Amino acid sequence: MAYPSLRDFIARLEREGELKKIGVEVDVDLEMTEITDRVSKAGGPALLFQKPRSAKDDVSYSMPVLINAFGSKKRIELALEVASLEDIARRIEALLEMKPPEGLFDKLKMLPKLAEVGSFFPKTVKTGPVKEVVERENISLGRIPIMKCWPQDGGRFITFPLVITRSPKTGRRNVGCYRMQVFDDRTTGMHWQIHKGGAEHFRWLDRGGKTRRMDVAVALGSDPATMLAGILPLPEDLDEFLFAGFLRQQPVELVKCETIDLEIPANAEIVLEGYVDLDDIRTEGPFGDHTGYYSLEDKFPAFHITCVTRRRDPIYVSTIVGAPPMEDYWIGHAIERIFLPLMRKQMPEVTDMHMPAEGIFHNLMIIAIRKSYPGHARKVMNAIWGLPGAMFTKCIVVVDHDVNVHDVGEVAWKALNHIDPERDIQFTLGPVDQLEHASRLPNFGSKMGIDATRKWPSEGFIRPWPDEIVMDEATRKKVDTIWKSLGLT
Ligand SMILES: Cc1cc2nc3c(=O)[nH]c(=O)nc-3n(C[C@H](O)[C@H](O)[C@H](O)COP(=O)(O)O)c2cc1C
Ligand SMILES: [Mn+2]
Repeated sequence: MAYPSLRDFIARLEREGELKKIGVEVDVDLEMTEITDRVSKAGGPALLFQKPRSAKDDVSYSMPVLINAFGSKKRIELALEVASLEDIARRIEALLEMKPPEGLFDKLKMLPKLAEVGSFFPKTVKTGPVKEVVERENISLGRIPIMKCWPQDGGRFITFPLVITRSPKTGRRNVGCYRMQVFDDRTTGMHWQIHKGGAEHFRWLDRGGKTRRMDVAVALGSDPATMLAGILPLPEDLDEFLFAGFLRQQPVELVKCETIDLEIPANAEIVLEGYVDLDDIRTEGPFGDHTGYYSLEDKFPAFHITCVTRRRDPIYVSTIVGAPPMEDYWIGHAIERIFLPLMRKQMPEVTDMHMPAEGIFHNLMIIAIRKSYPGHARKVMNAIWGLPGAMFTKCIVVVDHDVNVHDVGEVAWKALNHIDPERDIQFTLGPVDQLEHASRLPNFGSKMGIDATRKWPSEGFIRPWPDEIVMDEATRKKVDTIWKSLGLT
């Protein structure tokens, strides 16, 4: 049974000893970050700040702040209600294996799976807890305990929103998590980066030429699978709410907005309804970002709020990003595990992959392959540079399948042994992440692939390749038997 709402997830975290409630007053400006950062770095629990405060504005907020809710392997597994992320990978694999049925028997066999998929589609319902309070007048973001995360941040930022838009071109929905800088009581920034779904919808508004405005709904806090679905780098035409239904094995229930033509999760804590306008582009940032550095000021659309709907006693969900590891590392780890089967569908030669925390997702991907033909490692690099999300990878290290990609020490040792740098490094040019600060231009730069596989004669390597040193089994067994008598441990 999927979590009906965020609070059921919070209750579960508490039962599992994964939540700490903080009853003392904590300031939303910087203080909350310093506390959460220390807890993140120590592998600590989710935090529920019950008395958020702002000394600057002299406000004590009535809403608590939930943070670090997804900040460990265990909490991600609890969020997705699985014993291991591999369970989801296996369910995806089973889905992908569905072939068109050939005979009647095959068709019958497929029915349960098809029914399963069909039952994940989002369901529109009449109303839900998110409509307990509807505010059309006196809207104020000042009542929400929105954090200023880091000293040089341009202001306060909503860091964990689910931003819902509909394509002016196709009518398809997109859901993405894009931070929102508070400009005033009813206006924020909308930081959808150039490559993301929301930005693409905004571009079609311009190309369409019919209207200058696009409706946007923002859900703050919902059941955990739905929140995570907004972050997954799904193909453009795959509805995030459908994928959320697949993850929680129960459809997401949606309700219609009050002032705009969009649907939002019925179980959300708070929803901001509003619009963006082609003629209102503002300076956004700086913001202490995923990379551990500030992303600098840039131009993004302003989001105008026309209505707020919410629960009577909403909980505000926030997150902080910064030097790794943070909560976002664990979300990235979930993405890595969930998407491996999809990657393997296109590239069966991939046996495993890993994105270490220090690589901030985009900077380093280690990928193991079962090599079958000359140049195979480079084929894999090029394929990865063509995938959604993974296209940004600044450095790809390809190793043979017998290397444990999760052991960065082993990868460094073997890869550094196996490369002739001039021969084995492949540079390419292409789109880079908008947060990338070292590239020659914003959004455009170079990437590097390292072919750290064993080199073959068919690749022009004609010297003998040495074996890895391994002690023989008989000697190991012998030493096992005398080990205790040696008095060494
Ligand atoms: C905590 C957090 C904050 C994020 N902030 C942003 C952001 O401000 N802008 C952005 O474009 N992507 C941001 N992302 C990444 C997107 O949510 C992610 O790329 C997502 O897949 C985008 O969905 P889309 O492909 O439907 O646009 C953030 C991710 C996380 C985990
Ligand atoms: Mn999308």
